[in-house]
Amino acid sequence: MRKFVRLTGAGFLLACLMSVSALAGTTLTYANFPPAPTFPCVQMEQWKAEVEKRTNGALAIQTFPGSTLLGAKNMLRGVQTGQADIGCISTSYYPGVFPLISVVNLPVAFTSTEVASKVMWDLFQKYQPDEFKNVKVLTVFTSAPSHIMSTVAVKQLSDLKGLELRASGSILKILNGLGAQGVGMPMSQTPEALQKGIVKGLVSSYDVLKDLNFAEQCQYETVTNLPVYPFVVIMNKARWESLPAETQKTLDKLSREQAIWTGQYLDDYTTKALAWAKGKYQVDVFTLTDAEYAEIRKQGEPLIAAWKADAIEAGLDAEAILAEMLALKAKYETD
Ligand code: DTR
Repeated sequence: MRKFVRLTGAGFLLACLMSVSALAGTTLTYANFPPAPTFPCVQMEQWKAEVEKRTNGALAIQTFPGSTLLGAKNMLRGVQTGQADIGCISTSYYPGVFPLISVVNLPVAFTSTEVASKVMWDLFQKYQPDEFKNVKVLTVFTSAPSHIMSTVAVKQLSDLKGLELRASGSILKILNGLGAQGVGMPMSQTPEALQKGIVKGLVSSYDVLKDLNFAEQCQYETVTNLPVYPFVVIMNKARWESLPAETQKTLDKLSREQAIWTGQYLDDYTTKALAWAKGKYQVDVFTLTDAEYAEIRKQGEPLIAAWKADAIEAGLDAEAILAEMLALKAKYETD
């Protein structure tokens, strides 16, 4: 009898240990390149909290903002090789690598991040781009429309002559067409470049006025309504396949919700960040004339033709993809 009790006791202990280890679950690492206060990292923390809640803690996410695990340019490779399980990439930092999804970075006058992010998500579902075949895409979103933030006043387009401005993707070409000197670099290198005077400003969305305190140095903001930048959150494929089907379902369900959450967050936040910059640093905000906005649009036109040529070269139906994007944009703008 004693022996039986001892044996059942041991069995009970084993059962307890087994169920604890099942509950203890999995931890996934998530790398991001810009500093923690910026919106790609804010959405990362939001996603982490949501995932941990929806899986009752069975799946834990360990986040690494500020390039502490992977930087802007080695993010794609780092996730593919498993240095991080998950990573956030800005596709504009990889010229030529994402021929389909770079359509979202074209100058087609997105005015809302929520709309741009929904459009991007739908394009993803429809085309399942080949360029992401080696990773699992967890969610997608865009930055807000881009504007000039500079240390010298850009009151009119002629003030751009020779001005070194940091940007990336399609905006670099538009800037050069307008007479400025576009300098390509990831956001994570921009604070130092500004500090050292390598650039006299940047072109991006207004969130960074506050999050990276650019308003302190960039006293002048010129509303230019330049393109949004696409972001994709990717996961190592083998790691994804190792997750239980239930967990995969939970993450897939969160995908579109996350895109919308981020879009809404950023639309609201860019307005607040600009108001904050006005209040704290009394920044000046300039708008341009209609003729100047028309000139910006004109500079953008060749980019659409160039994107089409690249997309066709990559074997894509460029006309259909562009038409689909514009139709989705129109649909969500009137929703
Ligand atoms: N405009 C893109 C994207 C962007 C906008 N805000 C942030 C903050 C942190 C990283 C990237 C971005 C860019 O300038 O890279």
